[in-house]
Amino acid sequence: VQYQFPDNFWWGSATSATQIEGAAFEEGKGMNIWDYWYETEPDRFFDGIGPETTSDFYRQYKEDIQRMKDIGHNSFRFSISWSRLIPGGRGEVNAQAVDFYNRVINELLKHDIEPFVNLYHFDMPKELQDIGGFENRQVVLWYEAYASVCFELFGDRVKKWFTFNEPIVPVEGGYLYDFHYPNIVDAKKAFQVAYHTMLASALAIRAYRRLDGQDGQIGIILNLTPSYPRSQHPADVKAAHTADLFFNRSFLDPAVLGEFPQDLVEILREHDHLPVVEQEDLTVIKENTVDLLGVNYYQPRRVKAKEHTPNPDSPFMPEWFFDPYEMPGRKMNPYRGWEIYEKGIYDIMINLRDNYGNIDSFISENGMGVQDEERFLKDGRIEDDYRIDFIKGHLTWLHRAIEEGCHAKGYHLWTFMDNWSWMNAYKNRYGFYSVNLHTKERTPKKSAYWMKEVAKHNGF
Ligand code: BGP
Repeated sequence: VQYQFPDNFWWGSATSATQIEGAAFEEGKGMNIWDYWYETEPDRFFDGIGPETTSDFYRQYKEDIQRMKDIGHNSFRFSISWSRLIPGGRGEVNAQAVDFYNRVINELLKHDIEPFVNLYHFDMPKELQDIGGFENRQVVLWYEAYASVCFELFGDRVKKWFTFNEPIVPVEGGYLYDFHYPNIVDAKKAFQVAYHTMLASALAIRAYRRLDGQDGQIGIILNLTPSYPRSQHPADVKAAHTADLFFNRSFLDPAVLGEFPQDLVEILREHDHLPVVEQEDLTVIKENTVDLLGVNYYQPRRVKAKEHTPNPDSPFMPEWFFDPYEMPGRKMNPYRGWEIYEKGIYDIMINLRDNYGNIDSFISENGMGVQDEERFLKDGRIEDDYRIDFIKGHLTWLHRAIEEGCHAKGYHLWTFMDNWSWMNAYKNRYGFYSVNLHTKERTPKKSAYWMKEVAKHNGF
């Protein structure tokens, strides 16, 4: 073994409710924004495939958990579907959902797989979106109530909680760039939603800590995209700094340090885009920072100074401050079109070590999406050597960060089995297991066998 990881390192994978459960309109589940959007605009989804059946985890969870065990997982992240547990988003709890999540948690524990439970993965209950979603302060309080229900129901066995996965994505998708419902393009609303999401996270953390007998860790999962300037020219460096403020530090700073970055506040103030803030909320955010940070890392962000000054009459956008930079010679994932830059994972960890109190963290998502992956099928198995190389490359840099003192505790691949993704449906495959869309049958890919060895030797 060349790269040995610390004892008790978390090896596993990550998923989310909407993307794997299926049974979207069954067993008492309420409607969320994905169910609704698909019903109204199916053409916006790749191949017209919606979230109603996805990967059938709702029915096959037992066998799937056995499959996790087969490949050496000691931890697994899934999310609770808010609209399954509390169909209207507030009020009555659905007993069938309680039963389902209890069975999943117990089955994991039976196999010594630690459940990592995320409370929100882009899936706002439709009724709450109808009254503004996180734009509406009342919805923040209903989220807090929902989180408390989860802690009370499952907290005796679940010791790793996450308030949100990639909270910036619904802001970008739903309020800035039109790739999630409710398809609003309005920066002022976007900042309000972002701020309220952060507040909701802090309120849930406070609720958790106030409950008797809750002795686990609670955190948040952020997609961090290290922001690299084209050159060391001050204008490029400034552009990268501003992109970092908008896309990383907007959530990272309040989540870990309890405060929004002052430079970002100044930019928003100057452009009259500050959200409505209640003073006491800032104290809640200050006092309820996370114990544990999940880092989702796929690709870096490369930027350069703006070439043309933006028209001051155009709607305010983060893109007023930088242009994207396509670095010549950068390595691309030829099957998904995202840059691959393994060292980014190390840069993130060093930044957490040096500027964020070396908080306990782990890689909560990293992975390689591949279109038309069946082309790599050989004798009934997908030979995904490219994925093994991808994981190795990232683990090598993660290992180095750990050697240099970073508190990285684990690595979860996105994802356990091929799953349904937001608007892309089953276009990009990421799993250790492939899923046949017609029969829902699962087959381990070569990377699954490889991962089993990594977990067994706690390294590679
Ligand atoms: C992350 C999300 C996941 C997943 C992944 C892959 O941002 O947390 O839910 O979808 O990205 O993205 P995609 O399926 O679009 O390739």
